[in-house]
Amino acid sequence: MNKESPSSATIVAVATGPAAGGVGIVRLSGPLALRAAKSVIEKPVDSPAPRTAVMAAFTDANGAVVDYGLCIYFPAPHSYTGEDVVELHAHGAPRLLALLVSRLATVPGVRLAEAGEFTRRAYMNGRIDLARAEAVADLVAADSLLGLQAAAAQLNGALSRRVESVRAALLALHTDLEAALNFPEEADDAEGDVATRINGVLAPVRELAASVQQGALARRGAKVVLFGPVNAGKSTLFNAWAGDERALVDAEPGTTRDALEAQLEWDGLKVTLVDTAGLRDSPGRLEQRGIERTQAALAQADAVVLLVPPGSHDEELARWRSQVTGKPLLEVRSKADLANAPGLAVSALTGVGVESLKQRVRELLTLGVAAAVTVSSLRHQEALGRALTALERALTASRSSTLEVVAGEVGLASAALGEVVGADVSTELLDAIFEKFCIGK
Ligand SMILES: Nc1nc2c(ncn2[C@@H]2O[C@H](COP(=O)(O)OP(=O)(O)OP(=O)(O)O)[C@@H](O)[C@H]2O)c(=O)[nH]1
Ligand SMILES: [Mg+2]
Repeated sequence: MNKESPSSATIVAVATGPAAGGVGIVRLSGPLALRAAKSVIEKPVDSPAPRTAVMAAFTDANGAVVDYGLCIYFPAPHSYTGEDVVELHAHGAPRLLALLVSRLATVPGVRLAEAGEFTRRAYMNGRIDLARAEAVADLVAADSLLGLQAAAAQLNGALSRRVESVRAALLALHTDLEAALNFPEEADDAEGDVATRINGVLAPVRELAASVQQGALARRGAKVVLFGPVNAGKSTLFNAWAGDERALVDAEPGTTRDALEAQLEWDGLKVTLVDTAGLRDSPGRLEQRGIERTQAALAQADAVVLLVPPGSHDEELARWRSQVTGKPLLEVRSKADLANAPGLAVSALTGVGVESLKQRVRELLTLGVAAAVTVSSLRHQEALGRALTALERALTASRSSTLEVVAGEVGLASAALGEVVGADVSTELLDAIFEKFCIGK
């Protein structure tokens, strides 16, 4: 990333996707945006009305018209980036858009935009904060309804508002602590009050940090693993959920060897459903390797469905259960059409219980989610984790240590929260964030 001041160069890129489509948009941002745009338009309007679509005939280097479309001018600061922005709406022909962009990029003072540069400028010019800028990348990449909603909420500023309100409280506390340190004679009873104030911010930071896992789920989807003894009916249930005869089903135990995956969407949540090799006491060599894959799938699971066939003994059940540690687990009696079983039961063959089991798994995955605000990015998780640790240390210090130590920790916590919204971030961090964007965003 170059180090020029934000508005020195005018940038250009295709803003729409790389494939052919009905409409394709070329976007320019910077002081020369309008002048450059005029150079590819036949008889351009001299000063187009702001934010108004104007008909335009786009030309090639010889002045021949190559397409008809629209030109929209967004003068600074009322634009996406906060700079002068021009959008040229042409037909979504990749070759045509490439021609326009390369013509525009040859105008002196105009160059091709780097990945994420439009959004980066929006952030640099104070149009959006960092969490919202990152939400743009998430929104574009979202591949499930829940992922989309999490990104939209973040773009809307839901995360930023919560972080900002906590940060404001922390900054106020930090200021008071510094004042008490500098003017001890004026500080009355600062210590008593401090623990209460730290506790007041700890709760919302804990909540934010707890939504970490849910946010990750919303974004990347959940892995649901079907698990159990051979012949339990795992592959039959897998097929019922996948809506397709994907997995081989057979009365012979040990049918499934390789773990098999299907991509589904349950109630907006992206789900990777995994069918696994069944367990038994003396498996063959190949089957043993399948079972090793089952263990690997379990390790990555967000939820496990243990299918318990009729006639299973308690000690067997205990053994299967013990293989699933630290994962949300649903135990289900399978082949419910054959035997009356206690508790949750399903018959993949007749379809009885298949839908309601899906609902139960779905609930297991979203236990206690505040769906509107989820923390999706690893960067946010890491910063919130640091804020939480610093606050916990501050609380301990408020009881046992000097005010100076407390103030230090509170300062660290508020800096960590500042990183989420981009109040205090390095160029390296910005580079790392915007590199992940595609060109034109
Ligand atoms: N009656 C009845 N039979 C079922 C049901 N589900 C599966 N089966 C039968 O049970 C046998 C085993 O089913 P699979 O789905 O292959 O079982 P699995 O757990 O995948 O078995 P492995 O891959 O060998 O571990 C097949 O003959 C199925 O038709 C059910 O709900 N009711
Ligand atoms: Mg199977």
